Amino acid sequence: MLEYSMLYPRNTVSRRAVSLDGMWKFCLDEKAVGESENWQNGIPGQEVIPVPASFQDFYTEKDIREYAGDFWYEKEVFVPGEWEGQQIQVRFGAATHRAVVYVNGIQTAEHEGGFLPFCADATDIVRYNAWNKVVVKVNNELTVTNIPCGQTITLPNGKKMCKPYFDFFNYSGLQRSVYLTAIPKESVFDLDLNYELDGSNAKVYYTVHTTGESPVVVELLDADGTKAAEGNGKEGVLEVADAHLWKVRNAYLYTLVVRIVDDADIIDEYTQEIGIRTVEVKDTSILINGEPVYLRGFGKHEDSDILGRGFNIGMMKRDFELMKWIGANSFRTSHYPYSEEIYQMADREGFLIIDEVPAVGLFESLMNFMEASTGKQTAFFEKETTPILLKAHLKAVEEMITRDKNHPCVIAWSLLNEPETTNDSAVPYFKAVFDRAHELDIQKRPRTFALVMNSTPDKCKCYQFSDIVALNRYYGWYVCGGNEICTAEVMFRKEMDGWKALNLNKPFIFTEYGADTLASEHKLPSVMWSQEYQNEYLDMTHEVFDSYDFIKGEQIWNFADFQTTEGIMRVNGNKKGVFTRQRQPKDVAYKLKQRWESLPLDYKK
Ligand code: BDP
Repeated sequence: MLEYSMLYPRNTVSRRAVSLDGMWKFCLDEKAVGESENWQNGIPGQEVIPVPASFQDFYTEKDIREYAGDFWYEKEVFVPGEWEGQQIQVRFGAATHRAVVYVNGIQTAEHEGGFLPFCADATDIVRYNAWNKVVVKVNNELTVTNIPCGQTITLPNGKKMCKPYFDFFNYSGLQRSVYLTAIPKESVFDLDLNYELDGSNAKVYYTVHTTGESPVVVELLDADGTKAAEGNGKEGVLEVADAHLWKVRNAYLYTLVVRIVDDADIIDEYTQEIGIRTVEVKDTSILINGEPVYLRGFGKHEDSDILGRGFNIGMMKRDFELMKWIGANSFRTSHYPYSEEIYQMADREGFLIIDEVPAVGLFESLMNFMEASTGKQTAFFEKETTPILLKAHLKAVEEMITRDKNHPCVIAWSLLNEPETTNDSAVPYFKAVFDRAHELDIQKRPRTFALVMNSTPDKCKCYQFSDIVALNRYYGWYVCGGNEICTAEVMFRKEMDGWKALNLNKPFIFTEYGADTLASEHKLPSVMWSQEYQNEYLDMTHEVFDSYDFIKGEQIWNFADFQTTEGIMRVNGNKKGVFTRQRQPKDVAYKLKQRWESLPLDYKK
């Protein structure tokens, strides 16, 4: 059980959630002197910066963009007098990668892991009907004992620098919304939901976890606000007659109202939008409400100009509109759990999400995308520090599943991206992570991880843990690109024949395939990096997908161009986007639209 509730902050009859988004004071702490100089009581200077946002892309100095180390935020927060007697918390949607929170100079929370929420309890510290000072020390250094993995080096000029083992820019800061919340001391802490369909009716199994012993009542309201079912007690079953199911790209949301009561008085009330649907893997099929589904969509990033990885509500809206336009039905939250608002939107729009924990870079490499395909072995899971990494990984799995389990859009858990799997020492590590996910999710959603190029049927020691086998493959890009694409196809089919021969009786999906393409480049006949080549690459790859019945989904890499570390492999970022970073289509978008709009939802059923 986590120390704090992961429920999304909401206003209800008993709860208050006040947004602290806006300008915060900000400063870097290059010499790491913050604590010794008492910055917890107030940070130096007058610099201000927006929250939520990554700090990196606002400034014109390269030293700031590339900064690695501690940096501090500060905000004055008014706590209303009428909140006295309640539990007062500051809730961070994310602080990348680790944070220490001080309220009025007193340390109230410490959190490691940059893509999941945490709460700083300030109940015994705040002054009521008065201004209070919230100070946060954030650190963005990369290590091999926390996810995502990487190194932090010191340059000859004395400055620190992050060297990610992964292919996205190490954006950091308070990248998601911050809330000040007041909730009753006796309150709803967590909810577990599960569904069973029975003809046109449905059963909603619920468990409410509270912090006290008072009785619980629940109500299920349909989309018009009419009561569809009710229940009594912390655990029960709601019988829903003629249930409206949550379907792929045709969502229906009910609202679950949970109340802790004392006779006629409401002690606490929490509301949650839910969708009635089941998820199951049967033989080689992925079933939603018992019906086979073929996934078409993307691996994405939270990434945009200026805000970096900061939650960008306008970009979110545009991305969903583009995904609808192109005929997608799903995406993977590569390579970290996204902002909660994105799942709320997917719930509403009926998109399927493969929810990924930030376990990326679990392979010692400074050019992950290249070295991983060379067959290099790094014995990543044999380090002395592996137990520390595993602990952080398991905690992130717990936080992610606790946060996201009640979203109907979440249909699978991705527990690692491109880890080293060719070594026996990976096996116990994988077992611990996969077992924990199974234990935490009462819906027992399928678990998966994305297999890197060298995790082939003959070499991978870990694919057996996956309920859905997910491949990241770049035949025709990193392997035999350009005029050698016919060789790439032969190699690709050979690998797929190898998987077929194993007869795993599981669904396979592609969680990555793609080719870097500059929106400025056209060339007839094609060359690599031109828009023409991206089209040819897709034609070949899709033909291979269409030849194997057990392939049940395709999520192209990437939805949009995104920022990475600079280097000879990247032209101001990764350009495998179907859309540019500004969310305009490359030529290939029209090809995908044509294909995805013509594929039936139950393709290869
Ligand atoms: C894979 C990674 C992804 C990279 C991609 C690429 O999972 O993060 O961005 O390939 O090389 O290695 O484009």
